[in-house]
Amino acid sequence: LSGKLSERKQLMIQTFHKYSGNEGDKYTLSRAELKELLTTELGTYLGNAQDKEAVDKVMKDLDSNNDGEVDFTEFVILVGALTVACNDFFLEFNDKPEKK
Ligand SMILES: [Ca+2]
Ligand SMILES: [Ca+2]
Repeated sequence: LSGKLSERKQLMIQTFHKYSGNEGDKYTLSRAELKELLTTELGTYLGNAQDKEAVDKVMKDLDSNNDGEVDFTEFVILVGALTVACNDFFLEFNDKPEKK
């Protein structure tokens, strides 16, 4: 079980960095990067993430230090909340084939 958890953690880090490196600070998600992460990775779970207000709300909820960017610590809170809300999230996420 601990092996699984560590895989999930790896996956979270990979996902975060896939988007956080797109613009500005490599280690934080801007609003645009967060939106892309939400719509691409979590579109089915957050059906209305394309809605600008929904992204703003998630951003505001996550950005606990109000610097306008979501860092990894803040991102972990989102993932934790989603894991509680939706148990199958990571199972499905893990099964997603790599497309590279
Ligand atoms: Ca960034
Ligand atoms: Ca922040």
